[in-house]
Amino acid sequence: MTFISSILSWFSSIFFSKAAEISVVGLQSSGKTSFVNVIGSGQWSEDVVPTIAFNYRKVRKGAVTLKIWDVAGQPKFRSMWERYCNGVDALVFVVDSADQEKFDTACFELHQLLAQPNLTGVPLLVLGNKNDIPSHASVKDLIRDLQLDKIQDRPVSCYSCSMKSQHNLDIVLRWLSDRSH
Ligand SMILES: Nc1nc2c(ncn2[C@@H]2O[C@H](COP(=O)(O)OP(=O)(O)OP(=O)(O)O)[C@@H](O)[C@H]2O)c(=O)[nH]1
Ligand SMILES: [Mg+2]
Repeated sequence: MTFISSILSWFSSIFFSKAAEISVVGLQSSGKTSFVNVIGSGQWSEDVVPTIAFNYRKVRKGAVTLKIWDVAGQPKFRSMWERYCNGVDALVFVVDSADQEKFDTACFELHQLLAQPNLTGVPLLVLGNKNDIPSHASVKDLIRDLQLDKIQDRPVSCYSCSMKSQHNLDIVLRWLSDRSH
């Protein structure tokens, strides 16, 4: 039975495969590369280095292939975000939800990006990462502090999650898979 179902899922992955291209942006050290590593390999590792410019990675999840642009978050790289967001199926904005001092900057950078005319309508997923740290902000706080309720030109979702404990990754993956076509 397991054999038959694995053959069936192999066939369906070939004949019904879908893809979504996504860009992952956000301030430095928010956990973008950790996110891509965790969904790519299923494993958490502390061993990450700050991204220089960007990484591109393809991740296969069942019948869905995610093509992911993991863009660097240090100030000197932020002007590149728009270029790597152009034409994607979804934007993922990662926030370190335990670093509330950076929320103003995150809010500014997010809204500056969303104001780019060629990104109008692209669905946005905001991830409040690092919720394993006790002082993290809730989804409600993130909606207020990042002014997510002011965004009216696209679908917006916001989840609290942790790459370290892999909390809520299942809903995040479902959201991303739903953007595939
Ligand atoms: N506690 C905790 N730490 C995390 C989590 N996710 C990432 N980190 C840590 O946060 C730091 C930065 O993670 P990165 O994934 O490199 O962050 P980034 O957003 O890719 O940073 P840049 O590439 O510089 O833009 C690393 O020390 C990670 O181990 C998490 O869920 N919980
Ligand atoms: Mg990175």
